[in-house]
Amino acid sequence: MSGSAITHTSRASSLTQRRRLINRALAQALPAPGAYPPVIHEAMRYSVLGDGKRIRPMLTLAACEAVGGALEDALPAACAVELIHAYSLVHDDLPAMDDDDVRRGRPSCHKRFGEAIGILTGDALLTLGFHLLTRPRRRPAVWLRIARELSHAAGTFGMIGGQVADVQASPTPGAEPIEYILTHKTGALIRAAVTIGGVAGGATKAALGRLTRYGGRVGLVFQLVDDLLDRDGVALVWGVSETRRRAEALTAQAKQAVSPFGARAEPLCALADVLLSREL
Ligand code: GRG
Repeated sequence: MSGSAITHTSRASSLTQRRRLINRALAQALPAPGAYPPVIHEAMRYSVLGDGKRIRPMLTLAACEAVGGALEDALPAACAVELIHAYSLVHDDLPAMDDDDVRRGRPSCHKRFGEAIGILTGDALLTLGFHLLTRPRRRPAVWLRIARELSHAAGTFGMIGGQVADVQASPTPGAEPIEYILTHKTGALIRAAVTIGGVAGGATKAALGRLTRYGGRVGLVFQLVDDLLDRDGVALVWGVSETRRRAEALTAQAKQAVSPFGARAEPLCALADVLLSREL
């Protein structure tokens, strides 16, 4: 096997291990399926424990590691960001939004449990995400900071703002709304996933600056690649080869931003490559 094939294999197995760790933590954090009233707890588990890539929580763990923190230090923050992401998918699939029947290879939450439970499941996942952060722990200021970062990224100056702009956009939006949607709808939560991992790991201000730069760039790459795969959004505005060129340049900049962390930045670099290639 060539050197690069070995690197590829060990990167992939380390990401698989992390995904398992996150899946176990999520399964523990979610209410037991039989807890009363059972339908909502079953719907929450159904929506979260399906076949997700866990990109955001993996970014949280990798950022914590890059600044010398232990993975366990960042697990509650990693779970919180995945629960918020899962809520956004459940609500995005509703008839009033994207009206999608399928999510993660099976019926979307409202198709399986009905529309009222679909709405309530999204609400419940968002609420549980923040509840996880408020469990009494040492370093309470760290958890307060994480809750603040996450709520900002999920709110009207982040993901919800981006979704509103998208819902209201014309079929051929101009450059300004496109850029806003790009950086807010999916980018804000991805960037926050990275930042909160750094906060959990005790990052210095300078280290957080580097992580935030990395997170902003990989967040953009995620959306550019999504548009390239679907041949919509910016891929229509900028064209396929220009969008691809920008995604590659942003990935290089993201890796450059975290290069001062040395070998500890390897998981962040692996994830940047994964976001560009979507090989996961
Ligand atoms: C409804 C409040 C509210 C917000 C919705 C982020 C968002 C805003 C909607 C997502 C809609 C969507 C499906 C966008 C395409 C890109 C995307 C976010 C895909 C899903 O994320 P992945 O690929 O999914 O990380 P998995 O299933 O792997 O977690």
